[in-house]
Amino acid sequence: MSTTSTASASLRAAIDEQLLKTVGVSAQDATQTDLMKAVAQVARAQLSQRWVETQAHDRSSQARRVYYLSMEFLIGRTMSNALAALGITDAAAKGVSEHAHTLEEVCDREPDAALGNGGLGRLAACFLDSMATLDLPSFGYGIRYEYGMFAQDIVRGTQVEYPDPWLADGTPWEFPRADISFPVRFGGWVEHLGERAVWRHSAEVAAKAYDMVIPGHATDKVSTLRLWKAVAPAHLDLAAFNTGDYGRAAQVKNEFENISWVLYPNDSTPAGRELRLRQEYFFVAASVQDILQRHILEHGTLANLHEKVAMHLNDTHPAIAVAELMRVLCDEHSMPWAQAWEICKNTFSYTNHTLMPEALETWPVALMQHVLPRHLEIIFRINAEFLEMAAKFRPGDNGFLARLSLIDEAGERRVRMANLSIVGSHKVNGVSALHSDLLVETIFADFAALWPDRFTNMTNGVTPRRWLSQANPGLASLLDETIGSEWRIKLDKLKLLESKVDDAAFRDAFKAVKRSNKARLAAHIERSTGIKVSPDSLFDVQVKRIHEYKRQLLNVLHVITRYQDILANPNADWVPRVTIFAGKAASSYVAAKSIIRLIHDVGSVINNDPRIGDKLKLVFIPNYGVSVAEIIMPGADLSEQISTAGTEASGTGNMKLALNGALTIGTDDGANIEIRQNVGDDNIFIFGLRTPEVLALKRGGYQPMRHYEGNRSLKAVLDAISGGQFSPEEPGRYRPLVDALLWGGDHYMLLADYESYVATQAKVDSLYRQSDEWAKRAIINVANMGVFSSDRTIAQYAKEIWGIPTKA
Ligand code: B1H
Repeated sequence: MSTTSTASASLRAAIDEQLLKTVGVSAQDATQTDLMKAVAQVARAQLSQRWVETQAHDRSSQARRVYYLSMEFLIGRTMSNALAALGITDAAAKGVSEHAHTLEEVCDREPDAALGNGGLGRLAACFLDSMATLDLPSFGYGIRYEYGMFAQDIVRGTQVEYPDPWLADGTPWEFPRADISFPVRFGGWVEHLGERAVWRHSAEVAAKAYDMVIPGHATDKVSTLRLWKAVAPAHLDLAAFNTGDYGRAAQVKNEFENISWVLYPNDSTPAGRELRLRQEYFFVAASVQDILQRHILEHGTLANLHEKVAMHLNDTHPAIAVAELMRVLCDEHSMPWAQAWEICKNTFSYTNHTLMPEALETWPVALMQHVLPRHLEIIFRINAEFLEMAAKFRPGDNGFLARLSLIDEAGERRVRMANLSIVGSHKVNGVSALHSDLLVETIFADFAALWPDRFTNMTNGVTPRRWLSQANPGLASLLDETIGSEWRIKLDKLKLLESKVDDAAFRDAFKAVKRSNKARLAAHIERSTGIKVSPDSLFDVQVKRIHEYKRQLLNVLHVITRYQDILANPNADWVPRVTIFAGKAASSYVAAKSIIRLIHDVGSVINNDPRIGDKLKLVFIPNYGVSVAEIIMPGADLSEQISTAGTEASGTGNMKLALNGALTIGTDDGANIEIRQNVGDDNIFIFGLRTPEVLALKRGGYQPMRHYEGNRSLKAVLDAISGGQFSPEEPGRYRPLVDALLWGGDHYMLLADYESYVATQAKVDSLYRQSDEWAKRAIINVANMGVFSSDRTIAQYAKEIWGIPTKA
């Protein structure tokens, strides 16, 4: 027997053994889900071996580690990634084929770990993959939500949310650490005994550790995502149970354990609820205790903490860590304040992910006083010393000080978490070149005046393992044949494809891959919506959270324009197109939900109009998430990245789509700009106002009505929507959406960009008609995406912010 067939024979035996021992079924009776669990156990065993070795290595080398603190990790499924990292994908496929199943079917049985909202959470998951792959000594820290991002169903065109009990049947990928538990305290008051502050808390909950394995690729390194679960203290249980009042006992238990129950589903706008503040402090307090305990074990002192520990704040959600570290160092370890503050600043770094003012987190002082009284005192002291320093920089400028202050004094006093993060960190970064520039020019301009060197840029990236190798096996094997397989860990190798652009045989192979990915996507569309679409159409894709600034509505305006134009010129040479949307709306976001409904209403009219046929289809794929994205990205021809210039911090879907050979139609916003710079102006469709023009128009008094009056097709589209053409049973249904454009100021300037958007869509059609030209440009896009690997991003963070050497 060859070595590979011995490997697959032994893997098959291991799967059968796990079916029997862990799952408890005979090999003959095993369902797909049983097989999924058994294969996962086999992979888990191999990963834990590597894992303990990684831990031992990092411990003995006394490595400096990075701790990535994030409220969200949008992991998706683990199985395919784990098998690929272990190099046992083929063996596992053979193993399950004995049971008459495909590996794909088996992997599909795993629920997504959807512990995040969107881009920010998925970025954290890509970063974990890259940190492990680069052998970076690292931990992710977050919350083990019992319920992740809600599941979306569409009922008569409207979004309905269902809970996501992803842990209901357990997950094979976590390791409960029964022995790792830390107390987290809340409430009460503070006593000052001379120099010493003592926090007399009024409540305490236990944080229990659950570890998820994060395998690296082309390395034996496995890193850790440690998630905390809230558990009511045992004595509390006992007391209530002893009195026999079980109802009360359950209620008290819930009051503690609800902390880790559910992810807040608000992408980009903070929830501002007390439970959210408790969540933030809960996971930060547990993580800081764990980190300090490990540090003391390895180094015996906290005086060198900043030399061995880098803690990264993924947005302001974990920003309370700044006050918590100060509290622990000063109150619990009696470190002098000044020394603790130096350590603190050198330990923390902070990433900002959005410029939108309404998205900046602030907490009412009164609420913080109630939940975290000692932390509030610490924040006041940090603020007093900071403002004293700042006052010397610009004496007498009270406006400057008021803007810098950690406390917003206008109206109800509030703690500004971004300001706390900046003051408590040695580095602050944005997530694309434009976003980082705008940070220092706008919302953080005063801080940048004070500390210009603190601000920097780290353009986002995505992991090529999941977003190319795993999601697009067809393209991956074409790449392997053409340029070798190293691109998986050195994505710059894609550049070698440029020499293949004029190779007709390669182009045909490339087109064939796209075509089969579109057939797979079409099958998913039919399964999930009942709508049949032709893979010969142009697949035009906008997938992301539904948000006004992302302008899905502008896309709909174009679809309706096209519909009306087709009706007016039925015999013109139309490029058949399928416009595809997917994405969730925050449950309380009325306008976003109305946009979802409009997409469905417009879709029913167009898709059922016999005059249209395959010339135009409009579909909305329900329940967008990581696993659905893995089907959509490879099947897209056109990537819609059409946010108002200056509003999308970076975007990462734009990178995933281009990496899979879609051409971008987009504004000069976020990372689109860097995609343009890398692929070249001729290989991307950029339209619309640029950021300075947006700002100038806002200042000069923008008049959306002028565009309505001045553009006949725009007028016809808006009239059709507001006149009830797509909602005849309720003609006024979309009046509020249209009124917000015409009378409400059109905050995101859809009407200003409409004409250039529609004209650019016509250019898209012309290019698509020349299928060879289109393929050339798609190949050039893929070839130039190397820089958007999250390996590049993480290597840059490690070098410039965390001060940790990597092998990259
Ligand atoms: C991004 C968020 C976000 N920016 C608050 N901000 C949240 C803010 O639950 N909350 O309170 C949740 C998420 N998410 C996104 O981050 C940006 O909009 C994208 O442009 C960017 O690509 C992504 C990753 O940097």
